[in-house]
Amino acid sequence: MADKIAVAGALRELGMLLEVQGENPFKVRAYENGARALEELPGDLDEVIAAGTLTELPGIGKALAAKIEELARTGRLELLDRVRGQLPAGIGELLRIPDLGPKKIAALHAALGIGGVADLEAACKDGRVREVKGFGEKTEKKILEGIHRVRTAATRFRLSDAREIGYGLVRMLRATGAADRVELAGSARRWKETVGDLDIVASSVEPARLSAALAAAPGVESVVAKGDTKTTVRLAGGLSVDLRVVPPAEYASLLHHMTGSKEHNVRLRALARDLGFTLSEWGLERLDGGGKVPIHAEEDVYRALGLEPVPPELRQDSGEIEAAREGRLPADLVTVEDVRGMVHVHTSWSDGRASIEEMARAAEDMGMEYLTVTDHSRSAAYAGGLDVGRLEAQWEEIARVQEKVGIRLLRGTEADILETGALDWPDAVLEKLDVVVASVHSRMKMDQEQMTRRMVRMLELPVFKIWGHATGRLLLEREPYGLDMETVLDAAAASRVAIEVNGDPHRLDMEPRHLRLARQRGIPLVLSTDAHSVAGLQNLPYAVMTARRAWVTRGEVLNTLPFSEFAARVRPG
Ligand code: DGT
Ligand code: CA
Ligand code: CA
Ligand code: ZN
Repeated sequence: MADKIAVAGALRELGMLLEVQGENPFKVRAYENGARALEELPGDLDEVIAAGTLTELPGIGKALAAKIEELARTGRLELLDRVRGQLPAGIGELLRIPDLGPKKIAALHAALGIGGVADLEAACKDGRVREVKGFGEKTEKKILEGIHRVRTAATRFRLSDAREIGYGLVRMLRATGAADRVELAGSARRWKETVGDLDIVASSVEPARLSAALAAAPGVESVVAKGDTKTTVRLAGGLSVDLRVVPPAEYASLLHHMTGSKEHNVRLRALARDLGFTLSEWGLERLDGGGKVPIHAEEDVYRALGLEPVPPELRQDSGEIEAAREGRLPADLVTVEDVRGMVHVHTSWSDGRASIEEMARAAEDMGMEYLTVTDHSRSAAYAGGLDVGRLEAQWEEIARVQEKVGIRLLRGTEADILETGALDWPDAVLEKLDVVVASVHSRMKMDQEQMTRRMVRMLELPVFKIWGHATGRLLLEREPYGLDMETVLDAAAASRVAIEVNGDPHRLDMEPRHLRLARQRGIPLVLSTDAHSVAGLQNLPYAVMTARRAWVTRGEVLNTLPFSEFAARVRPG
C-alpha cells in the first residue's frame, strides 16, 4: 500500500529544496502541482500505478510519474536523497516555518550560513537577520513566532492526514488475512481535529503475522517496539502507530478501551465500580466473583452499565455519560445522509479547480439536491475574486448549466467581510443573490476588540448571511482570530445569520465547544465543505463529524432541509 500523502510530501520537499538551490521556477512548480494532484486523488495510488494512468492526472508527466512510482515502490527517491545531501541537514526543518519560503532560506544561508532552526533562532535573537537584505526587525519577530509554532505543531497531526494513513494501514492489515477484525481506535476514530498518534486494534490468533506486516509496511521509518501483541512503529512523516492484537473474545473490550477518550474511560470506570464491576482493557468483570461479562461489541459495555451506547465522536466526558444514563443522548444527531445540499463551493470562476458543471455533476452523483456556487468577491483578488460584471456573467453560466443537470443550482457568493464589517458587494447585488456566505480573508491580525466589533457589525447587517469559517483557524498553522466569542454569538443570535461548520480538513471551523455555545442560543447551522475541487466535496464527513462532536441534531442544520425550504431560509433579502 503506497501512502499518497507521504509521496506528495516527498515531492513537495524536493520542489522546495530545488528552489533553495535556485532551480528554475517552472520545474519547482511542477513538483508542487504533482503533490497536489496526488493529495486530491480520490482512490488508491497503487491502483492508478498498476493501471498505468498516472500521467492522466493533472500536472503529472512522464518524468514525474517515474518519480512517483519510485517513491511508491521503494519509499525513497534517489534524486531527493541526493539533493538533501547537497544541502545542510537542517534546511528541511526551516521549510516548515510559516512565511519562510525557499528564497528567503537561500538568502539566509548565503548571508549568514544558516543551515537549521537552531542557527536561525540564534541569529534572530542576536539581531543578525535584520541586517540581511530583504529582512527587517518585523520579519525577525515573525520568524521567532514561526519557530515556536513549528515546535508545538511537530507533535500533532491533522485529523485528515492521520485518518488517511491510518485507514491505509488498517486495509493493509485486513488484507493479510491474518486478522478477524482490524479497526482504527484512539483520537482518529473519535474525529478529534488533531491526532498525537494512531492506535490500531486487531483480533487474531496469529498476532505475530500482523506485527510483522506493520513493521514491514511502506513508510515505516523505524520499529520502536515489537512484541507479539504490542507493536509501535514510527512513520517517515513523524507519526507513530500503536498496534494491539488480542484474541477474538477480548477484541471489543480492547477497541472500546483504546478508542478513549481517556477522560471518558476514567468516568466509565468509576461508574462501573459503583455498580460492582471493574472495567479495564481486558473487559468488564463482576467484583463479587461472578466472572466476566461477555462483551461482543462496544455497545455491550454501555448496556451492561445501564447506559445508552455512546458513539466514538461523543466520548469526551462533556456530558455524554450523564445523558446516556438518563436516555437523553440525541437520537437525531445529524448524519452525512441527512445533508441535502452543498452550500459553500468554489469553481474555476475564482480559485476553484473545476467548472460549475463539473462541481454540479459531482455533487449530484453524491446524492445532493442542491448546490450553491459561492466564488470569492472582488476584494479577494489573490483568489480571483469576481467583480459585478463577472458575477453577472456567472449567473448566465449557472442558468446554462441548470438546463443540463438535475441538481438545483443557487447563485451565491463568498463575500469578504471588509475591515469595517461591511460586505464586499453593494446591497443591490446582495439582494439578487440566493445565498451569501460571509468570511474574513484579510486583515486577520486585528486585536480582539477590533475584530469583535468588525464581526458584530457584519452580523448586524440586515441581509441574511452564512458566517463562513468563523474563527479563521488553520489547524497547526494559524491561530483563530481574537474574538470575544460570547459577545459575537449574542449578536449572532439577535441577527439574520447561520453559522457554518466548515469541513475543510485544514479548518474544521467553528469548533465543537463554540458550536455548543451557538446551539444554546438557537443559532442555525450549515454544514459545508468549502470545496475548491471535485475531490474537496468528499470532505463532507469532516463537517458532519465536527458538528456531531457538538451534539448537533438534524433540525439545527439548514442544509438538511429540502431545496425550496432551504432557499427560503437563507434568502439574503
Ligand atoms: P492522541 O493520540 O493524543 O491524539 O489521543 P488518544 O486519545 O488517541 O490517546 P492515546 O493514543 O494516548 O491512547 C489511546 C487510548 O487509550 C485513549 O484514547 C484511551 C486509552 N488510554 C490511554 N491512556 C489511558 C489512561 O491512562 N487511562 C485510561 N482509562 N485510558 C487510557
Ligand atoms: Ca492516539
Ligand atoms: Ca497511542
Ligand atoms: Zn470558501
